[in-house]
Amino acid sequence: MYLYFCFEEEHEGPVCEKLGRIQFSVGYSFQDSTLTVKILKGQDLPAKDFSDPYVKVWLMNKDKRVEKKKTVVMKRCLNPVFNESFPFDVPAHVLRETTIVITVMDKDRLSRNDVIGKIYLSWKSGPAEVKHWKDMMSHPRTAVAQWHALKRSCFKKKKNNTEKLKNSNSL
Ligand SMILES: [Ca+2]
Repeated sequence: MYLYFCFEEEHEGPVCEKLGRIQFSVGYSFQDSTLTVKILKGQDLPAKDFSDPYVKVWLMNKDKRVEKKKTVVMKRCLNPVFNESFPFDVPAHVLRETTIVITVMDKDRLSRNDVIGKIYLSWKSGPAEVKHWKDMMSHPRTAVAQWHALKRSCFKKKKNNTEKLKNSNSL
C-alpha cells in the first residue's frame, strides 16, 4: 500500500517521505527543435553516508531511453547549486511522446550510487509536472523554472504501477 500511494499524483510539497526538492527550468524552441533542461538547485536533500549529489537527465521517447546527460557531482552538500544546461534535440511532433526524467543521485565511493528521488516531466504526468510542461509550451524560447518535490521511484515494484507507467508512456 505504501509504495502504491507514493505514486499517487496528488502529492506536492512533502510527499510520503522527505526526499527534498529540486528546481529546474525547461524551455522549448520550435525554431531549433530544442528542449533545454537547466538543473538549477536542490534543497533539503536527505543526508547519506557522504552526501555527494548529482543529477541525471534522461530524454525518453515513449518508454525508450534516447539520451542521457548529467551534472557534475557536488561534494558534501544537501543544498547543491548546479546551474547546468542540457539541450536536447526534440522535434515538435514528438513532444507528446517525450518524457524528461530527472533523477537526483548520491554518488558513493565504494558501492552503487543511490537514487535520492525522481521527477517525470511530460505533458501528462503529475499535476506539478503537467503545469510545468504547459508553462513551457505556452512560453516558447523561455526558460521556465519550477520547484518539484522529489518522488521515490517506487512504481517498478508494483504491478499496478508498472502498468500505469506503461500506459502513460504509450500515449
Ligand atoms: Ca554518497
